[in-house]
Amino acid sequence: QTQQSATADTDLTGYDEEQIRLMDEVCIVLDSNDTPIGSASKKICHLMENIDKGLLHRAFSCFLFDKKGRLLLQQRATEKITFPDMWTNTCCSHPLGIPGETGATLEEAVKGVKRAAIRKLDHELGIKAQQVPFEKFDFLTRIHYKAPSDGKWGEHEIDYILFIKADVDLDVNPNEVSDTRYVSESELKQMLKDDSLKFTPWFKLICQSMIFEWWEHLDGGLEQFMGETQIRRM
Ligand code: DMA
Ligand code: MN
Repeated sequence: QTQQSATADTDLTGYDEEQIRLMDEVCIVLDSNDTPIGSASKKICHLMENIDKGLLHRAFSCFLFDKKGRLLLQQRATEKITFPDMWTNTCCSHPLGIPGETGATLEEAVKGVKRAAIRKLDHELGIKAQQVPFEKFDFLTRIHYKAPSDGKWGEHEIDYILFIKADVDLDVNPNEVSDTRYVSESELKQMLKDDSLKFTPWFKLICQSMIFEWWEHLDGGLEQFMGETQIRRM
C-alpha cells in the first residue's frame, strides 16, 4: 500500500490549495498526560472521526501584547479549513514532529512550542523573529480541550499558552489572516458581547476563564501564573 498525502484525499476537495498542502504537516500525537506517543498528519489529527476515538495532539496559543498593554487579535481567513472567519488570539498552531519542536519533558516541550510560535508569527502575520526573540516568551499553562468545527473537522488538543510583550511590524499573510486588531481589556469585553462577531472556541474558553486575570498582571505579578505544571481540563 502506498502512503497517501492529504492532497490526494477526498476529505479536502474544494478547499484552498495552500491550506490543503498544510494538512500534510506532521503533528505530535499525545496521551492525556501530554506525553508524545507518535505523530500524525494535521489532516488526520483534525478529522472528528479520529478525535471521537480519542486522538489528541499538541498545540500552542500565543498572546502578543504591545507596549500599551493591548492584545493583538486576528480574524482567521476564509481559506482556513477549521474555524474560518473567526476572531481569535494573536496566533495559534502546532509544534511539528521536527527537531527542535518536539519534546518529551515539559521543559523541552515548552522550548518546542516557543520555536513553533516564532515560526508561525512570521508565517501568519509577517512578524520577524528578531522582534519576537525566544527569551521574551512566557509559558503560562496548558489547557486540554475538544471542540468541533463544522462536523467533519475539529480540535482536540493540549494547548500551551504563551504570552509575549513586544512591539512588532505586521505583514499579514491573507491566506491565513483576514484582519487584525489591537484591543484593550474593555474593548475585548465589548467585542465578546457583539453577536455579529464569531470567536474560536479555545479563545472563548480562555476569555471565560483566565485571560482577564492574567492581563491585569501583565506589568507585574505575572510570575505567579507562569510555568504551571498541572494541565487544565476544559
Ligand atoms: C491550531 O491553530 C491551534 C490551536 C490552539 C487551535 P490553527 O488552526 O490556526 O493552526 P494552523 O495555523 O497551523 O492552521
Ligand atoms: Mn489542532
